[in-house]
Amino acid sequence: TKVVLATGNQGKVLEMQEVLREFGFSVLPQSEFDIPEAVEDGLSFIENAIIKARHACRLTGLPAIADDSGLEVDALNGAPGIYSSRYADGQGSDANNTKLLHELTGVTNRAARFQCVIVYLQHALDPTPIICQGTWEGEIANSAAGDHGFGYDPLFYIPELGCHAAQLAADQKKTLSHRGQALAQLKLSLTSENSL
Ligand code: ITT
Repeated sequence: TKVVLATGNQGKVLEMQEVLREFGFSVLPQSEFDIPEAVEDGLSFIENAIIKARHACRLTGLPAIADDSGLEVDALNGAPGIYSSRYADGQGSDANNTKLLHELTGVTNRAARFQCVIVYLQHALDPTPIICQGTWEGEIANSAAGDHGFGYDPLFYIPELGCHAAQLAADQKKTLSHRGQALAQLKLSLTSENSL
């Protein structure tokens, strides 16, 4: 089955492409099409993932997979949440991380988690989207470490491993992460639906 991977985030592409190929998909990155960005005006990860997948289906006529994800910080009442990619007003990952550290200056409760929702739509009007979720618990460190991964990975500390997400090899991150869990669920759903 041909499927469009509906994301403009290269970090996500790297973490999803191989796994989706293992499911038997022929994965077409969104960059191969001339797709304007979807208007992500949903108020939840699920809504935004559906919006992005539907947008890609509409514009390509193909099935699509989208990921909407983000970081929830307890001391910030769940922020940046669905606004994680634009936390520092679209100035990019480094600015997002700087802002997060600044907001948490002097804060002792560092608990946080990554959330990921992956949606699979067979076509734009698919009435039964497959919706998969994953969560990854951790803490926001006091300074950045590591150069793997993307986004908030340098600040995301995993107590059980004693390291930051950006210090994990790609394969290790896949087995633990919010995205890895959502992908594992997707595999189960697709197998049980026998839709491939
Ligand atoms: P698309 O909408 O095109 O997929 P995006 O980056 O804008 O790309 P989101 O709106 O879902 O996607 O924002 C997700 C943000 O959450 C992402 O930009 C990172 O800042 C953060 N994030 C999600 N998963 C992450 C991960 O595994 N490691 C680090 N940061 C992550």
